[in-house]
Amino acid sequence: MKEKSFVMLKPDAVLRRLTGKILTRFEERGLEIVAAKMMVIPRELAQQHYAEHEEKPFFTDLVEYITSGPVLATVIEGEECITLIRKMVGATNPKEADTGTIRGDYAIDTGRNIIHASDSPASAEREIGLFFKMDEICDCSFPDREWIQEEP
Ligand code: D4T
Repeated sequence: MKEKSFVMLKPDAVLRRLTGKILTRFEERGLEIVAAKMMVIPRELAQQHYAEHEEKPFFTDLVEYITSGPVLATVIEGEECITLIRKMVGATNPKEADTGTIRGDYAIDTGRNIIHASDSPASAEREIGLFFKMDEICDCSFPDREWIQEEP
């Protein structure tokens, strides 16, 4: 089933100039970038995005980090892409992330783990709604689809 995931390249990815390399991985896999926005996240939005971690000891540092510079917020579409993208991203703690995953190749510290990706369809819907208006998401037709998906 076709899904949309909310994928955010965090300030360290942007400021380390890794956005092109990371987005290329998704494109080369056959996924479709259907929305993208460079922004510095307002504190309130960061708190909403990470609301499930409000009581955790790392919450303040997490909000500080995610609001400390520009992020590239995106919506990526593809067949069962939520799980696929989480696999490509790797474990939350980059030290435990497999080599070949994005965190496993570009990050070391949990507090600087360069990328966020939705972990379920419900999270994806919530997160996309927090960051994008409906008319900011393209309903595009990618002409190579038939070479990536048997039944596009
Ligand atoms: P995000 O949400 O950023 O994609 O990360 P994950 O989905 O992989 O992991 P998460 O929700 O458990 O954690 C959110 C965010 O908090 C940071 N964090 C997490 C941290 O700084 N210290 C910690 O101990 C944990 C568990 C990293 C990601």
